[in-house]
Amino acid sequence: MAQEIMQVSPLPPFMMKALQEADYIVHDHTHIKDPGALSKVTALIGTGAAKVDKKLLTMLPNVKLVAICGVGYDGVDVTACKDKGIVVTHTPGVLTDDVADLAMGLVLSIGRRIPQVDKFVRNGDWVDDEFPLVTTVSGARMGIVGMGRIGRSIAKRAAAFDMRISYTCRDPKADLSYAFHKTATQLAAQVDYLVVAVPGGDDTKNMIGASVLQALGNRGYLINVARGSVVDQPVLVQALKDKAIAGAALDVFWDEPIIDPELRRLPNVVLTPHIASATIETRSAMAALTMENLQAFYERKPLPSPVPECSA
Ligand code: 8YV
Repeated sequence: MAQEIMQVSPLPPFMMKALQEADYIVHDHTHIKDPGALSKVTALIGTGAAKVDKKLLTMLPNVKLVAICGVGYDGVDVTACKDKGIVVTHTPGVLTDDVADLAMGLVLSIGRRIPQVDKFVRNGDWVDDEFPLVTTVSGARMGIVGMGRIGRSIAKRAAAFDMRISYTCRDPKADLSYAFHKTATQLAAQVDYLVVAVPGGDDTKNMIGASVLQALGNRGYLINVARGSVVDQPVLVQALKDKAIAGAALDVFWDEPIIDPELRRLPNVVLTPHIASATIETRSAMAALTMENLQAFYERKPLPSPVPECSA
C-alpha cells in the first residue's frame, strides 16, 4: 500500500522524483485541509527551511516521522515531536565538504573582492582605472564559530592557506590544537575572518551582534554559511554601512529569499542564495539519505540518521 506523506516546504525536483519513483503519495501542506485526509499522513518531509510546530503536529495525529533533507532542522520543534513520539531525521555528513568549500570560496571572494573585480572588468572600468589593492588571505587569521563537522572541514581548508585558526564552541575540543576562545566576541577580537558554522535555533539566535562586530573591527570580515538567524542582520547592515567591519560574505539571511535592499546595495558584501549544499552530488546524496530514512521508518528498521536529540 502506498504510504501517504506530506511535504512541509517546497521540495527540489530531484527529491520529488525519488519520492514518486518510490510510490509515496505526497500531499502539500498548503492544500490539504480535510481532517480525514490529514489523518492518513504518517510522515512529514521538508528541507532545512521546513517549519514544523505544535499547531501543525496537532492536525496530524498519525505522523511518526519528520524527515528533513538538510543538516539543519532549526524550524522543527523537536521537543514537541518527542512529546508525541515522533522521530526527526536529517542529513548530516553528506554536505560537509560542499559547505566548507563554499565557506572558503566566500573568504576568498570577499577578501580578494572577486565578484567586484569581475564587475569592474565587465563594465570596462579597467580601461582607465585600477582596482584598489586588497589584503592577503593566505596566512590571515580565521576564527570559526562552531567546531562541528562543518567547522572542522573549514579549518582543514583554511590550514592549506596557512591561515592561523582559532575557534569558539560550547567546550574546547581535546583533539584540536587551534586556539579556543570562550565567546564569539573574544574570538572576533583576534581574527581577520570570522566564519559562522553553528546550527540555527534559539540557542544561537542573534549571537553575532553589535559586540562581536565591534570586536571584529574595521579590518575584519564576517562569513556566514550557517543560518541567517545567527546574525543580527540590521546590526550587521549598519556595521557594513558605517565600515565598522571591512565586509561580509553571506549565504544565509533573515527572511530568505527576500533580501534587505540596503544589504543588496552595499559594495562591501558578497551574497549567495543559500547554495552551500547546492551541487548535483551533494543534493543527490541528501535526497538518497532522506529516502533511506523514510524507507527504514516504514520497514520498522533502525533509522540511518536521526537528529541527536532523537538518537537512543
Ligand atoms: C538547504 C541547509 O537549506 O542542510 C541544510 O541545513 O541549509 C541546506 O542544505 C536545504 O535543506 C537543501 O534541501
